[in-house]
Amino acid sequence: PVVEKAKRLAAWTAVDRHVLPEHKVIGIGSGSTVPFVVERIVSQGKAVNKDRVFIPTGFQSKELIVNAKLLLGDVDQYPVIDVTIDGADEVDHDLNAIKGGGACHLREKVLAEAADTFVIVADYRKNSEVLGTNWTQGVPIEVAPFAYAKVLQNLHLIGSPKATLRMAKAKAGPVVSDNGNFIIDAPFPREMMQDPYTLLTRIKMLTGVVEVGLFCHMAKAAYFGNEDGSVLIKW
Ligand code: DER
Repeated sequence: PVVEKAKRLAAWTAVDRHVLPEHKVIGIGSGSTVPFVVERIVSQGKAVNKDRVFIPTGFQSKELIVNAKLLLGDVDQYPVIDVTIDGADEVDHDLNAIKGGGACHLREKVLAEAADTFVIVADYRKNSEVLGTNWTQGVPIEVAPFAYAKVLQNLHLIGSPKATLRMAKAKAGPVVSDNGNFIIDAPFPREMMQDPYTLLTRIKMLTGVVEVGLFCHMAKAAYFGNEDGSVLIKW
């Protein structure tokens, strides 16, 4: 399908550009686009990959690395990462991103921050001018289970009356992250999404919030695969 080809295109282009032989510590993101990132890295060959270590951003990411027979590392062993490549739910004109659709944004943000170069790969559906245009389910927020009701109440007060706890589909009860926390999805009005950094700081200050799925001024570039087989690069 067209979207899958677009994901692959974005992933391969980004890997070819940013994962070079001198890059030895690589952060691998989460979601449905990063498998194409791993696929392209594997295609670079055993000789270059035997000297590399790959840091996961969660269980799915770890399984991708292990199944590809790449060397697995941990961010506490490798606090400085050469390049992290990850997906996103939406990216605005300033390279700010909504992440957390896959409930992995805490570890994703740690590895994005730890990387010299953080690059986003996505299909054309994620490319917007303003966050919240296409991704309408809200800003993903990882919260301590103990505090989720209080965080919900405070989100309602600061501008997201429709904020909700993310419920699981294949399990009774809420989604639980790889860190044992809950996720709240908080939609905000367009004018608040036009200043994602201010919004990020306001949400982050709410007691009980562990991490916010707004990645502001972090990505060096974003690669979007288009329906027509072209790639758009924002940087
Ligand atoms: O949760 C995330 O931020 C993931 O990176 C994910 O949302 C990326 O989306 P994808 O499955 O379309 O790559």
